[in-house]
Amino acid sequence: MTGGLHAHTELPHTQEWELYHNNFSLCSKKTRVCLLELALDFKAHHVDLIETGSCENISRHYLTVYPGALVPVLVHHGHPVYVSHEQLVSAAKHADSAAKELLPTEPE
Ligand SMILES: N[C@@H](CCC(=O)N[C@@H](CS)C(=O)NCC(=O)O)C(=O)O
Repeated sequence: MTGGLHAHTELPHTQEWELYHNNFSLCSKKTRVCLLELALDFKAHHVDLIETGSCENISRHYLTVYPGALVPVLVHHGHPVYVSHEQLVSAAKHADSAAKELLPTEPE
């Protein structure tokens, strides 16, 4: 699966922003911190990985969220954004102008 917004994929959702994440995953933490810094409210869905033995990330349900079976997945209005770095960029684009200062203007 390619990173970034998958605008043609529709997932069930009840909030503008929803995040499928795991407490021990550093990539998930990166996106959680970003959403909090940008003051974007989100609904969290915890996904167990191997640490509990349940491996929810390879469940039939989760594979509909992300066939790549990884966390985090950020969902905006039902459309998934894959890969944490792409999620930061996507979230920053929707934040208010003060929060946008978190996003560098120069790539380097
Ligand atoms: N490049 C991806 C990496 C995602 C990734 O590797 N996630 C790990 C947790 S940090 C995962 O879901 N692992 C599940 C597994 O290996 O079973 C990103 O930044 O989102």
